[in-house]
Amino acid sequence: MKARELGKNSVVVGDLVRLDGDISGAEGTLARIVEVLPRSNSLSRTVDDIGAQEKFVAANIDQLVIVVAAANPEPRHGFVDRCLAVAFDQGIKPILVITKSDLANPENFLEAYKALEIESFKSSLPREVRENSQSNLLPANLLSALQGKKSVLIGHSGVGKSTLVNALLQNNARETGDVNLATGRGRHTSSSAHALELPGGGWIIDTPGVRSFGLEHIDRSRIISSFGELAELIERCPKNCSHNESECALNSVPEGSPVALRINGLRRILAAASD
Ligand SMILES: Nc1nc2c(ncn2[C@@H]2O[C@H](COP(=O)(O)OP(=O)(O)OP(=O)(O)O)[C@@H](O)[C@H]2O)c(=O)[nH]1
Ligand SMILES: [Mg+2]
Ligand SMILES: [Zn+2]
Repeated sequence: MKARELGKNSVVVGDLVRLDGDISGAEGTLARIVEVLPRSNSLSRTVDDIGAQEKFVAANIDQLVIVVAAANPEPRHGFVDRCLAVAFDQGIKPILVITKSDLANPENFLEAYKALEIESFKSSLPREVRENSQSNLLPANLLSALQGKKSVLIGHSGVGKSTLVNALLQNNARETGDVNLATGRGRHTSSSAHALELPGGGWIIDTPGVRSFGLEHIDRSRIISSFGELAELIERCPKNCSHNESECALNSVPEGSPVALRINGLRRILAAASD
């Protein structure tokens, strides 16, 4: 249990805590969380139904696994870009997983992230195949990209986060729920964040589907400094450049070049961060 002084919502998945009491775990014993150690980073989301309040989802994360479905529900660049803004701001490595690639071809959607060199995976785990197959259906190298790290899955309800967790763990630890056929939306099956240990080590954190992200505390300069190769150019920008104006030094890069494509990506992420 948690010491009362810590207050509500003070401990999230991934927190490192100090315990007091009997930590043997034996039946009938009691240990208390008495302190939450400083976080190296954290993810939060805005809970819109209670007045734009920030709610922490997880802390001390190595990787942010952004999960979008190729279809049902439709993928949205705005969502991925906002997740990337959060990841770059917090210094968390982003990974993109496109689920349901049996329903639509996600190549066009993925094109936007090639220049940003975001590691990405396509997964295809329809129920009929999952139920009738004994073999491992996960995209190659996804498990090894997660092993030894603490990763959080983030995505809208119904994109298949819990399905992915079950495939990674090769069990049915997480409940899954069908997407509503009429609205194309998930049913918010998972209701709280859970960390599960991966085969071979590391942790995967399944989370409830998010509608929106807490972006209030995003620091644009931290996002920009994740694009180290642009630093020299940016020094030539006018003071307080928004990097989206005619005097911006980034405009000097020839259009269509790989660097220009990365600049487009950076501009998209900065725009998403200020939405
Ligand atoms: N066709 C297809 N269906 C999938 C795939 N992955 C998951 N699904 C289905 O999508 C639905 C939603 O899956 P969940 O794993 O519950 O989704 P979730 O992201 O955990 O949803 P919340 O817990 O509500 O946030 C289920 O009916 C799954 O069977 C896939 O690769 N292909
Ligand atoms: Mg779920
Ligand atoms: Zn500029």
